Amino acid sequence: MNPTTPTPADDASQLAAFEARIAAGESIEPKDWMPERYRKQLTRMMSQHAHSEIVGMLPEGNWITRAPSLRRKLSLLAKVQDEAGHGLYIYCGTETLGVDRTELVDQLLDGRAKYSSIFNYPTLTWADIGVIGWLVDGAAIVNQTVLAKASYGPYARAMIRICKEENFHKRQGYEICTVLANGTPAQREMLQDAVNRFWWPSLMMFGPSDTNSPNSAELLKWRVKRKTNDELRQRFVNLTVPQAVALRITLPDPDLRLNSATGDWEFGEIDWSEFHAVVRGEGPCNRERLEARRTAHEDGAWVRAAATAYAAKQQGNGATVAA
Ligand code: BYC
Repeated sequence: MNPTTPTPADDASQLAAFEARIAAGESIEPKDWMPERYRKQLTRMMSQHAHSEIVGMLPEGNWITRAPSLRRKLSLLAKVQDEAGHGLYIYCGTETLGVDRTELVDQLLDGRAKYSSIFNYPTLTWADIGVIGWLVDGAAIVNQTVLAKASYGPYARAMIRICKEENFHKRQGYEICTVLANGTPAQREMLQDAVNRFWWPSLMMFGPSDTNSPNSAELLKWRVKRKTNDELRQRFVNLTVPQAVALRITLPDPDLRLNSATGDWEFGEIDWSEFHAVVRGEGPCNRERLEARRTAHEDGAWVRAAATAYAAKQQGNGATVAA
């Protein structure tokens, strides 16, 4: 037998050592041994996350030219640019697992890869930009603050930086909401309408309920996830209801009520058929989003070609100098 081929006994002992490291709270690094399932699960989750950041630029990017003031335009531009950066950190993190970014991008462009359902909804008014910052970035912070303690080092470290930036994003969104909430009746109405449209899709961002989440058990066991989808969704609702009260905005859920025994804001049933339809590609903007990404990719071909030629030239120069 080839001495480098792991035997079943080696695998079992390696797995036990790996799980002991995770139980001890150690961070797993790219060159460490890891089970193939761990690598696969992380590649799936991280690449979906990277795609979400990139596709997530589109609904807001749509409003850069229509922001109501120079200050709003600057902060929205900076936010959308940050999302591009987040996508790039996470693609880099995913590459540490041994997968090529080109392959990941191809999976997105040909429709094989998933990205967050939330970005398949349209941004119809300026209030949507405020509400996305408040609710969507707010949900992302709840989810990603926990991922900053994930067992895989490169992912956890990317999340620390991303969460710091997401906090600014949430504040710029909430500030837009406060201005609209204190504005004219038409502005308040526009804000309420945006909240009505984005509330339920924001709750769906946390994924299916725990009883219907095939990946959770494995991810929790290996401490990639530290909380379940439902636990994080509940935390988000508990944090957000008082913010809605402060805005004097109604959340579109007649079943929302405080359970004084648990301290949780209980909420109504999520429309899971809508969630699954959007994930299947049947949401209001799925086609438009993928089309925009494909066009951007084709339009950027010359940039990739130029960067590749430049890198080759630099290497050539290096070789000449070394010689
Ligand atoms: N949308 O077993 P489950 C951002 C899929 S970026 C679409 O619970 P898991 C932001 C799931 O992938 C937001 N698909 O999965 C950016 C799985 O499918 P596969 C993105 C969803 O992985 C710009 C299947 O359903 N954040 O915030 O245990 C501007 C079963 O689900 C969704 C991240 O990606 C969904 N909402 O848990 C502003 C965070 N939910 O792959 C903001 C990292 C589930 O088995 N990811 N699916 O075919 C995670 O935390 C977890 O992957 C999830 C899902 C909680 C999303």
